[in-house]
Amino acid sequence: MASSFASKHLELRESIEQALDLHTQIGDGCPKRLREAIRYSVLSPGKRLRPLLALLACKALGQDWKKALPAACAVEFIHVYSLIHDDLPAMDDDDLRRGKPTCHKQFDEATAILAGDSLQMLAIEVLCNQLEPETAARCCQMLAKSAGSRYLVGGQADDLAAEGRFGQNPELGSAEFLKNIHLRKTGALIVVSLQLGGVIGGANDEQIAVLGQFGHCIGLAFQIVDDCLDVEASVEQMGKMTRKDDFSGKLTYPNLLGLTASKQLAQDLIREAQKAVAVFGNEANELTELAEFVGQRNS
Ligand code: GRG
Repeated sequence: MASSFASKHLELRESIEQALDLHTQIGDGCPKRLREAIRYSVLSPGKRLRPLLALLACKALGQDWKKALPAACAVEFIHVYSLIHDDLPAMDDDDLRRGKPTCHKQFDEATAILAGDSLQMLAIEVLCNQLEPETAARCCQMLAKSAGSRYLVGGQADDLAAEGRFGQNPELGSAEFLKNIHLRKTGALIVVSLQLGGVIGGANDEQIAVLGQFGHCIGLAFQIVDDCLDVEASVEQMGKMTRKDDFSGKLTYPNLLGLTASKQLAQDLIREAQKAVAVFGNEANELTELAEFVGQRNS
């Protein structure tokens, strides 16, 4: 993201890093190498977009953002698991993540798979341990749905299945298909990050829907920008391999619409997102600002 973004929300960021560190100091019974792999991946320098969204959504409801820290950790754990598994040879087969060797390169494939598995359960454990039972149950249900076979995992499965085939099958090459994949693979976790923050902040159904609309728009914009950065950004800037989409035969926004139209679409979505949260008034200023950074990010 634009470098000024990393210097924003310092107090929130500090609390997120501390909570991630604390919850990954898994004690008795966890094999040392597994714990090291979990901590290696979680504590590597990510943008922490999803945790920030959870905290800022809670704050937009006028509540103390600290209450949403368990949700912030849970969504980052699911995100990191998905990155570890996505990097495996059976999936995207990447050697570099967050500027460091991927988990399976640093450790080994079995350890990387198990680290990802552990992180899914850790997300649930943290929610259950840190929240009131009713809130925990609701958050677990929402997170499980978003990370499951209809959304995150299902989107990934459809994305992998379509690889290299979009030229042969018009349905796989359509804007509708691409949007559907992105909303499930990337958007669903962004949406639920905001909505968990909302639930913890006491949001009503209408407010949950507004957070969902905001997340839907910035989630899609985030992925469109990601597709554009894959074409334009350097490996050093991104901390991961770029120009991979071309080689892997993936349908992307730039190859569907071109770079200029893709960037315009991302900007339009950011404006739509900002309009949606205007109902929260000044309390949503930080969400509005964060949306701006999603549109402008350069890493
Ligand atoms: C393995 C079930 C499963 C799903 C994988 C996350 C994912 C789905 C694939 C990763 C590949 C990719 C390019 C996804 C879309 C955009 C995305 C999620 C980028 C990474 O997120 P950032 O930029 O990463 O927020 P950091 O490292 O900053 O946290």
